[in-house]
Amino acid sequence: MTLIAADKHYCVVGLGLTGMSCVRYLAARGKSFSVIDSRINPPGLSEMQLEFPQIEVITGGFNEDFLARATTLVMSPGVALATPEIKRAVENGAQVTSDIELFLNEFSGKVIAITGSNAKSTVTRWLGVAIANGEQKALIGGNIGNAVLNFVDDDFDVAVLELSSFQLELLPKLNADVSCILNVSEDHLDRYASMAQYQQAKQRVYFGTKHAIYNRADVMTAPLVPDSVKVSSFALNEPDLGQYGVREENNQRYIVQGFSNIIDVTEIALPGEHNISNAMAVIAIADAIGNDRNATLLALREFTGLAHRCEKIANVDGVSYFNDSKATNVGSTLAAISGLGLATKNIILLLGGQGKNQDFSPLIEACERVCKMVYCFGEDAPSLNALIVRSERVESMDQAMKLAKNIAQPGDIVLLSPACASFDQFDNFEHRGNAFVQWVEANA
Ligand code: UMA
Ligand code: ADP
Repeated sequence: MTLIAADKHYCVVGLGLTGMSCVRYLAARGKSFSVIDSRINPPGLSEMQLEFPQIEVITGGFNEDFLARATTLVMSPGVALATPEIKRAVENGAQVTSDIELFLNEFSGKVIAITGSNAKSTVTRWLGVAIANGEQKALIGGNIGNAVLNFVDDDFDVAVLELSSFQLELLPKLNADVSCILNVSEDHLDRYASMAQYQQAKQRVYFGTKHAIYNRADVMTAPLVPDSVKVSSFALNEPDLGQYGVREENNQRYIVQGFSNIIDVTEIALPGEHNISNAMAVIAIADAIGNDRNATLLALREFTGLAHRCEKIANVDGVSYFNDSKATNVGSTLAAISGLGLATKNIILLLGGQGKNQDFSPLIEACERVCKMVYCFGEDAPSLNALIVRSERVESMDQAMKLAKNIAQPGDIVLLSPACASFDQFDNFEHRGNAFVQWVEANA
């Protein structure tokens, strides 16, 4: 644990959402600190200079003399510890901390930590609804877009933290009350040397936890924890006693815990098998903190999901349009096409962007099975086009949409589920998703 001591000088590394929350926190606590960002004009710069004109800030590179003045680096998740200048500063004795660690040092409520390659935001937000329906007050923060230090002075019973592998890397021991890895599939291989290294970062969510919850169908989520730690699991198959799973009775499928039925799966508002799995994670975590079961059930029935996640936005002349712009890796695109696709090959898929060194080959069979046509756009379009049989390479998403509209017949689905990051042609996944929605509104 890194304690805030009077003689320390902090350097906030990165001036995005996290960096700005750290600046405000350190300033409010009267600490000595400076700020560095390798970008020339980082997002928080003008805001910071206006609010804290006296704080020294250096941009456009990681100046090593500047870093050397710090006793503690407050790292942003977007900056890897392997960055040569950061690595050297740490070798020369600088301590490392993060917004999450500083928050946890002061937070006295229950801590729920959720990670995974996909479904983090859906499960975190869904759980938030379940808790809000009950009697506890929850902070929903972390990778979901709410930098937690902005809420450090507020009162909460529970903190539900969505944590990325980047944030987990910065936490020596999380010591959460409940920790969960939802799934692990290829992602961020532009930052990790191997899948093993990526999985190890995810496993850090279990360090020091009291209750580990994992996905039985995904061996990479299984916790390596001492026997004293309570372990629960969920998966779409029948469970052992006390565990969460799915059982069929009289042609109805139920989410169950051991032998007890919890809910008929058709009552869950969110469609798709992957969301049944997500619903079980919500139930298991909510149960672990003693949330009222009826409050959880209400959330399962009423939560209709987040924007840009397999979101049906229109049906025009019998053609449905789905925005799944948040599908930024192969695992999430597979979930979308197996959830929506029919054997009649009714999906026209829009795929592409920055592939982050992923192996795209799992898409070959799935696209062959359910896609009428695949249009590949953006930076990694050539490799996707070379792999997928019924595919065509185009420059932009707009072009892909025009072609998709031309071939779509009633009963077909035009699906943006790109399996890639958006940064080559868009600001972020929201920008890409909004562009898709606007095109449909104007042209479909
Ligand atoms: N960067 C630099 N130089 C710097 C600092 C950052 O080039 O000195 C770059 C990073 O490499 C990255 C970008 O700037 O490409 C943003 O990095 P950041 O650490 O400044 O990001 P923040 O604005 O602080 O937002 C971060 C999370 N971003 C990342 O981890 C990249 C946000 O998750 C999170 O919501 C926010 O903290 C609050 O906790 C976003 C994300 O994309 C949604 N996360 C990745 C994902 O979900 O796949 C991990
Ligand atoms: P994250 O925060 O981990 O990126 P989101 O909830 O934002 O997760 O969803 C990201 C993408 O993953 C969306 O395309 C969504 O439809 C898909 N997804 C949701 N649940 C699952 C799951 N259990 N397995 C695979 N993909 C999923």
